[in-house]
Amino acid sequence: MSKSPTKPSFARPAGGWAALKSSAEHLISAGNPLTGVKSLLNVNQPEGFDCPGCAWGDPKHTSSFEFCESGVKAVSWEATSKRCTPEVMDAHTVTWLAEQDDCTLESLGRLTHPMIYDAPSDTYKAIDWDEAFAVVGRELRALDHPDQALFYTSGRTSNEAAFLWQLFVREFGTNNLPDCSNMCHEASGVALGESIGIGKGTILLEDMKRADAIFIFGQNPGTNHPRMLGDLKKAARRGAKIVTVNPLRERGLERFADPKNPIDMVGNAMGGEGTTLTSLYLQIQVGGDLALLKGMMKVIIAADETARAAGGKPVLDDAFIATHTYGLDALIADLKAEPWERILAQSGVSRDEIARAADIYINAGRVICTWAMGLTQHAMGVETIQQIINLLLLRGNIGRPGTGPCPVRGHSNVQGDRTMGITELPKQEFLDSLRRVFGFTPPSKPGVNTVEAIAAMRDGKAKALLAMGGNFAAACPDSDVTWAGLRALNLTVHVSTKLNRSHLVHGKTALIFPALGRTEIDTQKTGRQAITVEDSMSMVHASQGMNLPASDQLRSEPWIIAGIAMATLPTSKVPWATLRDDYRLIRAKIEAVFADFENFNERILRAGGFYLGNSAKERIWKTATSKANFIPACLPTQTTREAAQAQTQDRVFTLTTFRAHDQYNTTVYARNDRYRGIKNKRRVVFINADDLAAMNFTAGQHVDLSAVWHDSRSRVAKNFELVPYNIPRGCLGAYFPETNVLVPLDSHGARSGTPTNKSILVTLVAAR
Ligand SMILES: Nc1nc2c(c(=O)[nH]1)N[C@H]1C(S)=C(S)[C@@H](COP(=O)(O)OP(=O)(O)OC[C@H]3O[C@@H](n4cnc5c(=O)[nH]c(N)nc54)[C@H](O)[C@@H]3O)O[C@H]1N2
Ligand SMILES: Nc1nc2c(c(=O)[nH]1)N[C@H]1C(S)=C(S)[C@@H](COP(=O)(O)OP(=O)(O)OC[C@H]3O[C@@H](n4cnc5c(=O)[nH]c(N)nc54)[C@H](O)[C@@H]3O)O[C@H]1N2
Ligand SMILES: [Mo]
Repeated sequence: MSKSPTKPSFARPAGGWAALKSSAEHLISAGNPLTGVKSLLNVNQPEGFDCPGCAWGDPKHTSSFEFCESGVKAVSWEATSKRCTPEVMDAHTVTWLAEQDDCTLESLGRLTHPMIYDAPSDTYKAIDWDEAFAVVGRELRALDHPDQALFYTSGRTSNEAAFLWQLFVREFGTNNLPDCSNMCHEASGVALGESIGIGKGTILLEDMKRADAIFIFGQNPGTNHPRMLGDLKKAARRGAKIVTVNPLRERGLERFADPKNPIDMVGNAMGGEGTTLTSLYLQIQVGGDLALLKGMMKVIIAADETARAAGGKPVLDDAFIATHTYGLDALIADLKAEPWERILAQSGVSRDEIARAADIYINAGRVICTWAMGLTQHAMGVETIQQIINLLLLRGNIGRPGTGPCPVRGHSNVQGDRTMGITELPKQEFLDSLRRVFGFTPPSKPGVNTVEAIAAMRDGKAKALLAMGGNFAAACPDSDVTWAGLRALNLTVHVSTKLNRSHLVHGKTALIFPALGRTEIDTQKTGRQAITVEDSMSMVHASQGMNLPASDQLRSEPWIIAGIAMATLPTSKVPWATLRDDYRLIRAKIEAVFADFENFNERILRAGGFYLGNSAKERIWKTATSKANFIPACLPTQTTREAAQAQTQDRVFTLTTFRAHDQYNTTVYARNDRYRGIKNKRRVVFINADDLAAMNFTAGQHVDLSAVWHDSRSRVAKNFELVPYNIPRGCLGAYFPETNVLVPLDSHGARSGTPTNKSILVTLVAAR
C-alpha cells in the first residue's frame, strides 16, 4: 500500500481509513473487541438490532452491511466488558464521583445492579428490585398531587417501553412527560404541524436518489449521521447539487471517502481527496438562517416576476400553489417589505451567494431540505423552519418523488416515542382512545416540557423526577439552576445503562435502575422478545438483541415500568404482568389505540418493517386551513447580539454549542474531535483569528466565558482554550455539555420551549 498521506486528519476527507482505524480503537478501548465485532455484524440486519447510533433510515433493514463509525462507538461502548458494580460504587463517594468528568464516568462501564443512595456513607448500595419498586411506589403515592411528579424520556426508548411509560404516567394522573425532544426537534414538530399538518418529515430514502438539489441546514452528518454521507455521496456523484448552510466549515460536508466502499478506500489510502459533496457552502452567521432563507425567497419571487413580465415560464408552481396552498400573497408582501441590508447583515453572507443558492433552487426540478440542531435550538427556530417549508412550497417541492422536508432526528427512536404518546400536550382524540382501550380517564390538563419541569423543581412545585434513560442533569440548560432543582427533590429515579451525571446530582431518595441495552437478549416468561423503533423516515421495524446481558440483574425497560406501575397503582386497570411477559400483547394494545398500527405484530415480520405513512407526502394537509400554509416571519430589527452589545462595553459574541466526534450527547467516549483537529481536550472555544487578534488574545490562551442575560444570576464557564478556527467573526463554538451552565433557563424558543443552545450571548475574559 502506498505511504499514507501526511495531511493532518482534519484536512483529509471525512470517513476513509481514519474512520476505520478509529472504529477499531473504540472496539479495543471499550474492552471487548470480540463481542463488539459480533455485535456489529448484527446491526441493522433483518434479524438483528436497530443501531442505537442515530435515526437515519436504512436501506430496508435488509442485508447490506450498514453501519458506520458512530454506530461502532455506540455499539462497542454498550458491549463494553467494563462493569460499574456495587463494589465499584462502594469504593467511591458520590461527592468524589461528582467531581469527575463525563468521560471518566462513562469509562466505569455498564451498571450491573439496582442501587439506592445511602446518605450516611455518601455512596450507592445494591438493593433488590422488589424493595426498590416498593420505595418508588411509596414515594409517589405520598405526593399531594400527581402533577408533583415529572417523568422524563430519552429518545432511545423503544416503542413498547414508551407506550407503557406514558400509559403508567397517565393512569397515575399527570401529563408531565418532558422529553429530550423538547431540547431537540420540538421546533420542527411545531413548525411542520402548522405548515403542512404533520410534525414529521416527508422524505423516504428513495427520495435522496432522485433529488436534483439537497440543501443541508445546521447539521454535521460526518459526526452525527455518518450513514447519511453515503447517500449524499451518491447524490453528488450523479450530479445533484448540495448546498450547505453552516457557520463552520464541517469536514464531513466538504469531502467524503466511504469506509464501506473499496474503491473509495483505495483512493483514500493513495491520498485521494474523496468525493466533493458540497457545491455551495454558505458560511452564515450563527442564527443567520432566517435572513438567508428570506433572501433566497426574495430572489425567487423577483425571478418569477421577471419571467412573467417577459412572457416566459413562471418560476413558481402556479397549479400546486392554487390547489394546495394558502397565504402566498401575505408571504410575498412580507418578503418585499424586508430590507436587503437587514438580510445581508443578519445572514452574514453576500447578495451574490444568496443569489447562487436561489439559482440552484430554481434550476432544480426536485429539491430536498434537511436540517438538525443548527436550526432548532434558536429563539426563532419555529419561524426559521417555516421559511424552509415556504421555500419548498413555492415550487411544489413537497409530495413529489425526490422532494420534501427532512428534519434529521437525533436519538434512534425519538420520533417513535412521540408517535407512542410521549408528549406533555396530548391530543384529546388520543386520550379518548386510551380511555376506550384501558377503561380509565387520562388527565387532559397539559403537562410540563423540559424547561417548565426545571422551573417546577426550582419553584418547589415538583417533588420527584423519574427518567426513562437519558442524562437530565447534563443535557438540560442552566446547569446550576437544574442541579439545585434536582437536589431539592424528594425522589430521583433513573433507568440507565451507564453511570452518568444525573445519578450524582440527585434527590433525597435516589435510585438507579440498570436496564438492558438494544444489543442485549431480552428474555421474558414467554420467551425471547423483540422491540420496535421508528426512524426519521417513518419506517417502523423490529429490533432484537444478540449479546448476553451485561449482568443477570439487568431488566428490560418494559419490565421495569411494569414493576413501578404495579407498586404504585395497586388498583390499576392495566394488565401489567401480562404485558410485561409478552411484548406482542403490548403491540396489540398499541394497535388498539392507534389506527395506523393495524396488524402491527404481522407487519413487523416483513423485512424492512413497514411505512407509517405521511399525510403531507400524499398532499393531504391536516391544517386549520386544510391547505399547506405559507407562514411569513419578520426579521427582528436588531439581533439579540446587537441588543446585548448596546448594554455593555465588553465585546459580545454569539456562542453555538455542538457535539465533538467522540461523544454521543452527554456520553463522552474519548476527548477527541478528529475532523476539527482537536485531540485529547474538550474545554476549547473556536474563534475567528481576526477576533482573536482584536481581543488581544493568543491562540492556546485560556479564557472564561460569561453569559450575558437580563437577570442578576452569574453564569460562567471557566478555563476554555482559544482555538483559531474558520468561523465567522462575532461567533464562537464550543462543546456541550460543558457549556450548558451558560444557557439561561428562560432563553428558549418562544414557540418550541427549546433552549437556545445554538445562540448563547457571552463575553470573554482571560482566565486566571
Ligand atoms: N455520533 C453522534 N451521533 C449523534 C449524536 C451524538 O452526540 N453523537 N447525537 C444525536 C442527536 S440526539 C441529535 S439531535 C443529532 C444532532 O445532530 P447535529 O444537529 O448535526 O448536531 P450538532 O453537533 O449539535 O451540530 C449542529 C451543526 O449545526 C451547526 N450550527 C450551529 N449553529 C448554527 C446556526 O445558527 N445555523 C446553522 N445553519 N448551523 C449551525 C454546527 O456548526 C454543527 O455543524 O445527532 C444524533 N447523532
Ligand atoms: N448545550 C447543548 N445542550 C444540549 C444539546 C446541544 O446541542 N447543546 N442537545 C440537546 C439534544 S438534541 C438532546 S437529544 C439532549 C440529550 O439528552 P438525553 O437524551 O437526556 O441524554 P443522553 O446523553 O443521550 O443520555 C445518555 C444516557 O442514557 C442512558 N442510556 C443509554 N442507552 C440506554 C438504553 O438503552 N436504555 C436506558 N434506559 N438508558 C440508556 C445512559 O445511562 C447514558 O448515560 O441534549 C440536549 N442538550
Ligand atoms: Mo437530539
